[in-house]
Amino acid sequence: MMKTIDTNSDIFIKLEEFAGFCRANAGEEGEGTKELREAFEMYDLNNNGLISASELQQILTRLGESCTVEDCVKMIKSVDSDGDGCANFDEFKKMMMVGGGEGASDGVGSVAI
Ligand SMILES: [Ca+2]
Ligand SMILES: [Ca+2]
Repeated sequence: MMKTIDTNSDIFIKLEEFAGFCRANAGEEGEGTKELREAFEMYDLNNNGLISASELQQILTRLGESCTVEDCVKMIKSVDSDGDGCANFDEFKKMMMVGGGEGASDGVGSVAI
């Protein structure tokens, strides 16, 4: 009996630690998500909740990147999990994460060549 109770309390503590860990992570993610949301709204010129290739191209041009609409179509396609040709917030998040890595720059580079 005692052993069972001990085991349970161990598990309970672990779960509580785990929950705390999750909460801490969620908090950090919340901060990042807020910034991403602001960036998303900046990219979403007509505020329809989706970033189209031409919106992406206009913003990148404004940021001094010389991208063609075709480049942007490809960038969106690489994260477009629902296949509607536009990036929703989840897909945009993915694009931003990939954008920081080597994969996206490689992709854009090979497009430019
Ligand atoms: Ca839009
Ligand atoms: Ca999509």
